[in-house]
Amino acid sequence: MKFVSQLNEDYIPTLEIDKGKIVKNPETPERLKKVLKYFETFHERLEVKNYPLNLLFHVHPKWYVQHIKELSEKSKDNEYLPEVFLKDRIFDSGTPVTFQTYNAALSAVNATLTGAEEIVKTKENVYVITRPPGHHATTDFAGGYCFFNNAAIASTFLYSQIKEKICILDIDFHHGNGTQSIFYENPEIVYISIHGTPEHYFPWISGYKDEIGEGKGKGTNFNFPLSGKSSWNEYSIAFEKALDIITKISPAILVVSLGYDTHIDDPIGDFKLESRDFFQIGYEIKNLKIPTLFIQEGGYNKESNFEAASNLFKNFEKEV
Ligand code: OKS
Ligand code: ZN
Repeated sequence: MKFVSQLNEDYIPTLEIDKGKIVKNPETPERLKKVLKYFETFHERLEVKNYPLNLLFHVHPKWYVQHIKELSEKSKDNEYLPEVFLKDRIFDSGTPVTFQTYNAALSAVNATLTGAEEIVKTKENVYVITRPPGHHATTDFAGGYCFFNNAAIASTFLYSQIKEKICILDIDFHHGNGTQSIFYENPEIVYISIHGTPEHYFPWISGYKDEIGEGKGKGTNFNFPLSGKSSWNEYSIAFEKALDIITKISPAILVVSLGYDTHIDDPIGDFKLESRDFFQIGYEIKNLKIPTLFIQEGGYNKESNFEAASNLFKNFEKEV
């Protein structure tokens, strides 16, 4: 399979408020360097192309995109952590803005669209190794280190090209509230997520089982909230159910919102998945036999990210 990378090394947020305290922001380029190095050794790289902003506007309104640009420009001398959430359209205190935020978020979108265009053309699997992540960004709110929703923009583009069902499987530790909300009334782009229960984990406000979609999209949104500390025993049950849903829907393309923060050694996520469990994840996604676009979301321990990625893709790519 091929990969695209855009780590935006000049975009380094430092601030975050967690439980009332200023802590170090973990969403840095460092976290993905070893994963990228591994991919560079064995895989063909696609050069990132630039796409018209129009593709972004299909998900985020123009004023919101402009607003993120202006917040970035305002942060030239000082990293900015908003206090008044409604005014600044950032819904949590873990998401500061730096002078590089807008360019980085836009570059991540371009990297993701590069992967999406490739999969439309070749039906071959692609992994987009990029940051900032996207799955918490709604049409007009940033949060959870996310500004533009890479997976949603890619899925919207994919649907516009092939006009067949798309499934998004979100296996980051956190619920992708942004992606869910963007497609909540859309039956063509189905969202399925396995995550730490919002009773105890970010993003707190969504990710419950009874959120099943609305209007025409009713019955096309699937949440599997799990208790923290879940290990493969509990996780695999939800994972099988998610795969069954995908098999039934039989989408033309599968988009995986891929977070490694489900690994036991991740400092933020609370699940107890071991490195070896990612072999199983790779094997089972491969067995769906659906062209798959993997898009990077969370994962904050450089070493466990590498182990999770290398194991997952080793089995995903294994010849049968
Ligand atoms: C606020 C907590 C922010 C946690 C953000 C989680 C980001 C993530 N202090 N999403 O998938 O990994
Ligand atoms: Zn996460």
